[in-house]
Amino acid sequence: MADEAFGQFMGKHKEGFVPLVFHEVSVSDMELRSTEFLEMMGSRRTTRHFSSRAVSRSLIENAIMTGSTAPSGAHLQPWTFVAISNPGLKRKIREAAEVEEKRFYEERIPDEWEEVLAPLGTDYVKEHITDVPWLVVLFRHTQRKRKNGEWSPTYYSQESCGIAAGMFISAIHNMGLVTLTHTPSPMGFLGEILGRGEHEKAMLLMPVGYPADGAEVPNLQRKALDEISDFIE
Ligand code: IYR
Repeated sequence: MADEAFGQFMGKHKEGFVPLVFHEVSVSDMELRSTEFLEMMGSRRTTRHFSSRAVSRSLIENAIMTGSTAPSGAHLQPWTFVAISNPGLKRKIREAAEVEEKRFYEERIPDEWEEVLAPLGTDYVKEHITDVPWLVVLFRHTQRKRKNGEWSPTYYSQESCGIAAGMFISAIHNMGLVTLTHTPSPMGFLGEILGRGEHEKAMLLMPVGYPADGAEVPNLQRKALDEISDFIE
């Protein structure tokens, strides 16, 4: 037996590696679990109407840790989730967001964008920022500091942070709360207000909480499988 194969047989692994923890699921359980998960995720909706009811910090911590299980380029985990419950800071963020959004809706929005946004009923007033118990801002790291102190690039940070955001959103839905992926544009004010470094770019502003009594959502349909996939067998 070759040394390497013998090492693995004896439970040793290549330096820096450990065995994959994998619990096989029966095919029938896979069917059931996949269907249940699809149903659970299918009931997720983005709402803009939030209650001010308190949410414990531990729930937000769990959602952030779930987001941070996302795969990332070179495992750099190029993200910071800034969670804000401070009312003064939320007010400041809302004021700054509304300045940008007012300009967007009144001056900058192109016709073709307005056409697809209209059914969502959005406008520049962003009550959710001050209504919610928690505002979570996802910052994407464009650079990282090497051990020698030099700044160097991160890799696939857009993809990595997009996946982390998706997992965060799934965690929030799974725990029974709601969120919204708000993208005030441009978002530079978030880095300034929150004192983030030059290497961090605000990517998403996610209010998290309970829905308000009587919260509404647009009557949207999701695309069918044949509209979003192509199987080649
Ligand atoms: N940033 C604005 C506009 C907006 C843009 C898209 I694309 C949306 O899906 C929703 C809104 C806002 O947050 O209102």
